[in-house]
Amino acid sequence: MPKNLTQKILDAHIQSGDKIPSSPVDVKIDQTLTQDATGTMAYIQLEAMGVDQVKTELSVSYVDHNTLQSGFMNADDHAYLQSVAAKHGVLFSRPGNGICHQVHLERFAKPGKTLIGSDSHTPTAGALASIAMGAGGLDVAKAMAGLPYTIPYPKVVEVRLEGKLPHGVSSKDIILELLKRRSVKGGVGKIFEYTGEGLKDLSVYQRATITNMGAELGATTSIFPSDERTLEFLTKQNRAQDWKELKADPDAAYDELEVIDLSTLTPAAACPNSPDAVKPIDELKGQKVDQVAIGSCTNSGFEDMMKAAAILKGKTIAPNVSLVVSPGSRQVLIKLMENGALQTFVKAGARILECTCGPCIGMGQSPKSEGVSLRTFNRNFYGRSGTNSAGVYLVSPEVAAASAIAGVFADPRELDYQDSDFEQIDYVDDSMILYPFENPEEVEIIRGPNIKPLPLNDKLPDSFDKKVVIKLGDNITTDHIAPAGAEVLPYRSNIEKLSTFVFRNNKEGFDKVCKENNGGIIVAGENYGQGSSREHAALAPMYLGIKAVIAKSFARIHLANLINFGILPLVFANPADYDTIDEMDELVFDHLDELSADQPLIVHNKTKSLDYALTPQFGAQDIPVLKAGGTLNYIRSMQD
Ligand code: MIC
Ligand code: SF4
Repeated sequence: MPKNLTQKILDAHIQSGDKIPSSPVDVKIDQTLTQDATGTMAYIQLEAMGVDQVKTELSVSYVDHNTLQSGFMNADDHAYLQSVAAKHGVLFSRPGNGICHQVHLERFAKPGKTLIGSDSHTPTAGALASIAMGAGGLDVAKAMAGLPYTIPYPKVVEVRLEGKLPHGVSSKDIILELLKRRSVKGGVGKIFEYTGEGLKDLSVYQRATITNMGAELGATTSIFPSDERTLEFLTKQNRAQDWKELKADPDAAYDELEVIDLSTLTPAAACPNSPDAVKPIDELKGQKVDQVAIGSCTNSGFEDMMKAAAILKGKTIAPNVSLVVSPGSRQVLIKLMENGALQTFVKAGARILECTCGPCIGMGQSPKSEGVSLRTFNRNFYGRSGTNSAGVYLVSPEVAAASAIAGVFADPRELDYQDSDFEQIDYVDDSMILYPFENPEEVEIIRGPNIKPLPLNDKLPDSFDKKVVIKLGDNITTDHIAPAGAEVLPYRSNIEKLSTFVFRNNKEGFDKVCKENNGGIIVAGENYGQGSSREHAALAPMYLGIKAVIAKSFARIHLANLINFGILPLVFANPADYDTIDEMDELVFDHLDELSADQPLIVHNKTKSLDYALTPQFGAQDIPVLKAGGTLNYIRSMQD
């Protein structure tokens, strides 16, 4: 049977389960990555599991999110991460070395390997033909302990690229087109596999923009074949030995087909506040712009920077615009220093930031009130920039640079600049990557006061009565649940403090409501928990006593995180029941000792005297975990 590329790699790694779409399969994981904002928790959990040395082929711990260091908290996290990596066999990429996905792409990702990372943009490595998936920190810790990662067996969508991108149109516009067609929930349970003659003109960095932002489709991951372009990239990175050709068999079958004729695409922007609110630049042209930010793991590669520099060369930004530039890795920054592009940026008036996530995660550079900010990033969720009233538009580096000069939305097709045939980055520098200690027993773990013990859940009671403490609409993101930003992020290893910020943009004082009511139930619409992989969006609600989330549907990673922390994920069997529930209704959960994955759970609304049939969103294998109050409790109970 001819196989597509996804099947080839995935099937070689599946340890158990049926290869039927949406049925759970256990996948062997070759590589893991963590970043600091989720990594501290992942390693605290790894320690709690009693793992001595990681069992993967390669595990890397990156520091790229929390690098502002106002106060001791971030630095405490960094010191902890560095020591825990040295002790447990993990490579450590020091703060400033680059954004995890960019550095992993340049230095470590390999064709044919599986990778999970405690960050939802881990699929970036799909540009090098890895099956790379975002996961909660606990699942990454389990993979480091040598356990497989469980996913619903995906459907595979063939995205056939035809033709060639016109001048001024970029790979960002390809993924924006797909988001426009499919929406932020259109990829749930699917892997997007790219094929077609259009591939040959897309370099690895351009492919990485697409696989990175494929996360915004809700997709399990995205993948490109390993071809001549892959070899070119790996050779320049002194990694030709990591290359092997990998592609779908001729006549391989796919579950769905999407054809994109690249020659018909135009520059586009995702408008506030969703990555799928896509409009052509033509419709926005001439509107005033206040801020432009070029960087983030989506568009901070060497070529992205070179295209922006080509447009900015010899120009000065408009007086009404603030331009910030953050290259994705030190390698890229050094290369830009060497070839003069950095000078171009500075001369044009750009403010240069360190090689980290920075403004993408609200770590500085918040726009002004009502400001219009054009960013080459992947997410423009409400409040994420740090200014709730600002409008964030997601665009290509070309649109960003052209608009920075014009002071209004501008179309790069109208400008004359070099937009292709850039050399691939040939600069290699691993000096800020630390290797694990040879004598791990001598390493002492550094635990500053910001590293708090991990809160654990109670066992699931056989029955309980709880109030609906919040009722939400569709597409609630993990940025709503556990917000990011400079004020909150330092507390990622301090759940008690973090829990005071939960839903702060939806319901002020949510934590107090939970405390007064001894926990409660969350009710939501479609695609609950989209966006980031942060397990804090399950962990902090668990800490506040949330026992179940009843929604119309869930995003994949968040669903797994809820189960990991012992929160029941349930879906309305009859979606119209959603309309009959109100905040503060009291729900009665009974017979939970007989919890089943195949039978609906009948829950009684005491306030309205109604019964609801709720469909479990977990499998039979998750039931002991849920009953134990989460994965860690379960693992511990197995060890007793
Ligand atoms: C994000 O882009 O939202 C983040 C910040 O990188 C998150 C991880 C986090 O919340 O720490 C992600 O995408 O998973
Ligand atoms: Fe960092 Fe932004 Fe990428 Fe998340 S999306 S990893 S915050 S650069």
